[in-house]
Amino acid sequence: MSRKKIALVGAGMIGGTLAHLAAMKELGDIVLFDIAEGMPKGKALDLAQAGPVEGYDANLKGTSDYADIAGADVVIVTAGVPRKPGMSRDDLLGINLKVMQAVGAGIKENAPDAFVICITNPLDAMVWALREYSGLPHNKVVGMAGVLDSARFRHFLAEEFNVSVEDVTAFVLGGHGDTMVPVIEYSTVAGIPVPDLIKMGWSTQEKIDAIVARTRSGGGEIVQLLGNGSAYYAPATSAIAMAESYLKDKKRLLPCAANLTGEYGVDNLYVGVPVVIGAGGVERIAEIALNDTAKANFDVSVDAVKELLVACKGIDPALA
Ligand code: A3D
Repeated sequence: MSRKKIALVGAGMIGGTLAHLAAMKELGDIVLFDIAEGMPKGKALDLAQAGPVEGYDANLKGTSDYADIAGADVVIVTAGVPRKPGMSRDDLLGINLKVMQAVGAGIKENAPDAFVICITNPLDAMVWALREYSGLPHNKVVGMAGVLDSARFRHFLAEEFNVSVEDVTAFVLGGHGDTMVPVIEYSTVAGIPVPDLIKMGWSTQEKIDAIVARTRSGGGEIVQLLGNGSAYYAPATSAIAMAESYLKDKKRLLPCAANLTGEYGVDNLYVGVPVVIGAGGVERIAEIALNDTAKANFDVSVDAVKELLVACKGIDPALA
């Protein structure tokens, strides 16, 4: 059995971390692609030289030639620009849409059978545009945001309840922006829903509300602290969990930006929902019942994504 091939389009902060994680987990051979010359080759060489110490076998190649991603099983896209302090994710739209056009063409020509995970912001619009430009089937193109947003929520909840993060599950649905929807009814500690934990006196509604608000602005908090660029460790880990579920046919149920065709009352739009990822890509979309508040918040979030698509179509009429 030959090794799997993982192509990372964008070899910046997240791309480099993705390569490190993929190598450490021996998910396959790794290609780091970037328009910046030299840098992807330097990162690939550096990571290859960590191999003897860590004991991982993975070929690492840095490149600026799309031909090198040929035959990739998984492509993870981080190409584009990240936020600077004071910027919203939506401010990146104009620049990153053009990047998606180039990346989509590169994937279409060289890796049309790949499972593609988009991370570039504004996520829900960029994954939609990347799907349009690449022409790949909808079930083979997903966006990473929900796993990260849920991980942030889980971290804050674990801190609040003073329990292991391992036992905290949580769902953050909707678009990856300020309107994202952390759903507390489906968030649990070892199966005990958060509302029950509030009744048990483990926390208060006010504290959980504050955690929900902090989760929503979790990315911005890190942008402010870093002063330059945005989060990369947790985003990379989250995308690797999705890639692993595909490569190993694990069929994990993960919140991802997936194309909806009527689910949640939404048609032909990428938005964060729980999906099963296995060898068939997005194999199933879980349509969970939302209470009135969560549904209203979800709808607001969907409207925000729709606005971004209108902006994309305004920039590139070919998308209309
Ligand atoms: P950064 O370290 O700047 O890396 C981006 C890389 O993309 C750079 O090395 C660029 O040279 C490269 N690039 C630019 N244009 C192209 C192109 N046309 N083809 C190939 N490569 C290109 O950024 P980063 O790694 O920190 O972040 C990457 C993206 O992820 C940004 O858009 C962030 O906003 C986004 N991001 C998303 C999340 C989500 O949860 C969705 C979280 C964190 C960051």
